[in-house]
Amino acid sequence: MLIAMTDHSITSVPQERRLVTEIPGPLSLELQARRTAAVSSAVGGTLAAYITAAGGGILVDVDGNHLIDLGAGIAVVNVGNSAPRVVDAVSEQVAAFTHTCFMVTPYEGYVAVCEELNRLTPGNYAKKSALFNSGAEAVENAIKIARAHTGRQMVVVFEHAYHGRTNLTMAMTAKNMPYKNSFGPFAPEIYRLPMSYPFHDGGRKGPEVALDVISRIDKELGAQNVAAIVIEPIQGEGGFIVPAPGFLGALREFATDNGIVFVADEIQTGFCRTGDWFACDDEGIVPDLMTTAKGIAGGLPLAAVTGRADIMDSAHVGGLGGTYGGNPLACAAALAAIETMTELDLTAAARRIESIMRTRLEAIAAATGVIGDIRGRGAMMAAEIVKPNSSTADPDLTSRVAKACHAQGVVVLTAGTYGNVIRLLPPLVIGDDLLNEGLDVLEAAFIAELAL
Ligand code: PLZ
Repeated sequence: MLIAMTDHSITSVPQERRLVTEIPGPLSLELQARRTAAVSSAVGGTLAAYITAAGGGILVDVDGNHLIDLGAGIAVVNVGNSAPRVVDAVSEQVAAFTHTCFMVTPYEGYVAVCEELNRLTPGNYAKKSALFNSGAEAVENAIKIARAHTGRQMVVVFEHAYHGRTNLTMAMTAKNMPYKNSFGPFAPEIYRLPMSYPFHDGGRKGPEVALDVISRIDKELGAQNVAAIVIEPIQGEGGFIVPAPGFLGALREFATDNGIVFVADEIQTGFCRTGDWFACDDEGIVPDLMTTAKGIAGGLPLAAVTGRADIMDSAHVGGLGGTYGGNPLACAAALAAIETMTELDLTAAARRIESIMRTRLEAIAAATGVIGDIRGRGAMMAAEIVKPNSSTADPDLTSRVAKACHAQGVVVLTAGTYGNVIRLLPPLVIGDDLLNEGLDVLEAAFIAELAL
């Protein structure tokens, strides 16, 4: 039976938290033992509750526990798990054909996804897209395209950035542990410059920090050698760092003036997550290229590079591709996910979620004195956790609070260079009551861990 959850979505999974065992329960622990024996220990893990079903804001585990999902598989299931339209579209596609390789014999779904991306992304110029499997692969391809277009090699990235785990994107990612340690040598010609981080740079104005970056590019690199500036408009893994207003715009302008390709990495921020289709929309930033993935296809693996047609066409014919990029199942899912986002007005949902999360986080901050900064946009909000009334990171308390939430059946994620950020990324179809219940658990976890 289908249960109408809110006006926004339909799922057969009851939308309530229900704990019937400890978490993880006995059946999850059995699976965890098999995992320990069979899966490389290098693959990380957050919460060993093994999932059998999910929908709306709920994950159901093998022991029958119903967990509240405030992570959305790291900002992927924006439309919810097994969103009805996605299920229908993928089922139809899997019965029709599963794979041809778009480079061998093409199909409409790939073209239609590119049309949608060209339509939805910012910029009134002629656009084209190319499809890939993962965010990291999209970022790699954006660099290939920018280098082919400019004939230059240098790539500018930022402190706290995350762009992936492949060789090139490891070099672009800022944080050593766990992403890079012992995995070098890294790709050359990647240059890391300061990020506007209002909580830690004394609230310096965006254009002022951008001037530092620009001066470093001029003095240390030479703008004429730079192929691309790559930036997350709100940093994801870095801890939802929102640059001060004007930072992105000043860099965008500098890139234009110097023939540098400005690449917005919207892999975590895209597809209604921040209350707009893309985070760039908030300040009216128009990138030359945008990388997308995660939320694009309701949980199926798909990623894209979209941007100015002349730039997208600058690599030689055959220069871009891959066996599975734009797989027919992922394309069917993406078209259905985009329809769902439009039909359910998920940008508005993200804004409503922001107002709930912001109010609740502010109350926790006032009650505890250990939340130094509340930031983010839309359904992408974070709390930076500090020693009482200071700006000194408290990663230990952060991980204890996250674990306490997990034990109570609420999936929250941590982030940040200093490991002291709790980030909230619910599916955009979560109901208000469920979201509030998740935040009740978060609040109680703070109070218990601080023994207030
Ligand atoms: N760019 C902005 O957020 C992926 C990483 C999870 P892939 N972030 C989640 C982990 O620990 O591996 C991400 C991102 C931004 C690029 C990527 C990379 O996307 O699909 O994981 O390759």
